[in-house]
Amino acid sequence: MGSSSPIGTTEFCEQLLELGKAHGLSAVGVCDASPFEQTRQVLEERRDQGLNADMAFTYRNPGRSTDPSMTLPGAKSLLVGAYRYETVLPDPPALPAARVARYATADHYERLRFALQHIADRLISAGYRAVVLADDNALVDRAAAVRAGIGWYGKSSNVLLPGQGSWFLLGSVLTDAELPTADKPLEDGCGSCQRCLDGCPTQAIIAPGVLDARRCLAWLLQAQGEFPREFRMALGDRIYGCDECQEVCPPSRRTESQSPPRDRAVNAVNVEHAENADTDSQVPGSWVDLHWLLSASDEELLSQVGRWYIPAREPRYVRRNALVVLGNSHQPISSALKVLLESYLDNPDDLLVAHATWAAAQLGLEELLDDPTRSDRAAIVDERANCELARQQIAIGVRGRTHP
Ligand code: B12
Repeated sequence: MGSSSPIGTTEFCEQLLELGKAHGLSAVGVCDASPFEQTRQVLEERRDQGLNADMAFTYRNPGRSTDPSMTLPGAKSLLVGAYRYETVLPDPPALPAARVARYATADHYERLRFALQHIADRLISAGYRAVVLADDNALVDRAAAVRAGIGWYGKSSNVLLPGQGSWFLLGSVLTDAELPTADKPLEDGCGSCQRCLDGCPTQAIIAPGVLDARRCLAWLLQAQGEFPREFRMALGDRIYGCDECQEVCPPSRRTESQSPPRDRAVNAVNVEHAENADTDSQVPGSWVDLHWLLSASDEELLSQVGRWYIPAREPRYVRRNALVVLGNSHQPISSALKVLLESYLDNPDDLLVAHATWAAAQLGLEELLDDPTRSDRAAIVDERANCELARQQIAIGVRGRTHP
C-alpha cells in the first residue's frame, strides 16, 4: 500500500494528486462521477444540428460518454489530469514540409496514460476499482476537467488552465473510491477576448464554445472523401491537426515557449519507461517531408504516421492531404516533386487524381493537365470544371462587394 494515511481521507486524496504530478501531470483535480447531464444535451443538440459532421467518438453514444457509471458500475469519483505537451515549434526544414499539430508530435497520450495509471494502481492497491480513461469515447474529458476545477472552457472550446493556456491533453482515473471533490468550477478566464473566433482559418468556431466540425481543419484532415475545395487554401501546410485557435489565444501564446515540466519528472521517476516511450513512438515530429509523404509506400506511411487518426486506416487520405499541402506551396516546386505530382495525375485512384489536379492548377502547372495522355480523364476534367466554377463564384462575390 505504501502509505499510512487512512483511505478516503483528504490526505489520501492529496497523495493521489501528488503522485500524478510526480509522474508528469501539470494539474490534477477531483470531481464526482455523476452523469454529465448538460454535456449529454449539448452532444445531442449539436448532433441534431449536424455540427458533429459525421464524427462518431463521443457523439456515437452520448448517454454512455456522459455517464461514467456505464463504464464502471458504482463509480464515485474522477481524478482528472492535464498533461502539457511540447509547444515549441521548430523552424521548418529547408525541404518542402507539412506541419503536424503539437499534440501529435510524439505519443503524448502514452505519457498522460502512464501518469494516470500510477494513480489508478495506487487506488487498486488500496482495494478500490480504478480505470484510466483518456481520449476514450466513454468520457467527455473536457467536461470532467472543468468539473474537477482544473481549467475553464475557453471560447475555442478548449479547456485552459490558469496561467498555462490550453496546450494540454486531458484524461481521468475513474474509481469507486469516494474522494473529496473540487469545491466549484473555476471562473471564466476569457473575458471579452474572442481571438480564437476571429483567428480560426475557416470560421469554424461559430459562437463562443461552439465548434462546427464541418469547417474545422482538424476534423477535415481526418474525414473521408474529398477535402472540401473551399477550405483547401486555408489548410496551408497542415497535414495533421490544427493549432490556430491555440496559437492566437493570448494565455496559450504566453506559455508557448515554455518547455513542458513533466519530461524531467517522468525521467526522474522511470527513465526506462520514458526511453522506451520515445523509441517506440513511430511519429515524425513537427514537420514531415512532403516528398516522403507522397512517395512512401502504404507500409512505410502506416509505420511512421499510423498513430494518427487516418480514416478507415487508408493511406490514400494522408496522400490526399499531402497533395493539398503541395498545392499550397508558395515557392516553385522542385523537379522531383513535379515528377511526383505528375505521377498522381495518372494514379488509378480518382480521389488522388482530383486533388493532384487541384494542386497542379494552384501551382500554375496547367501544362501537366493539358498533356493529351491524361487531359480527357474524367477526374481531371471534373476537377478543372469545379475549380473554374469556384473561381467564378469568388469573382462574382468580389464584384458584389466592390460594386454593391
Ligand atoms: C471529437 C473531438 C474533436 C473534434 C471536435 C472538437 C469539438 N470542439 O467538439 C475535432 C476532431 C474537431 C477535435 C479537434 C481538436 N481537439 Co479534440 N477531441 C474530441 C473528443 C474525442 C470529444 C470531444 C467532444 O465530446 N466534443 C463534443 C462537444 C459537445 O464538447 P465540447 O466541445 O467540449 O463542448 C462543450 C463546450 O461547448 C461547452 N460550452 C457550451 N456552451 C458554451 C458556451 C461558452 C461561452 C463556452 C466558453 C463553452 C460552452 O460545453 C460543451 C459541453 O460540455 C475529445 C476526447 C474526449 N473523449 O473527450 C478530444 C479533445 C476534446 N480534443 C483535444 C484536442 C487537443 C484537440 C485539438 C486542439 C487538436 C488539434 N491541435 O488539432 C483540436 C481543437 C479544436 C477545437 N477548438 O475544439 C483535447 C482537448 C484538450 C483541451 N485542453 O481542451 C481532448 C480532450 C482530447 C484529450 N483527451 O486531451 N477534437
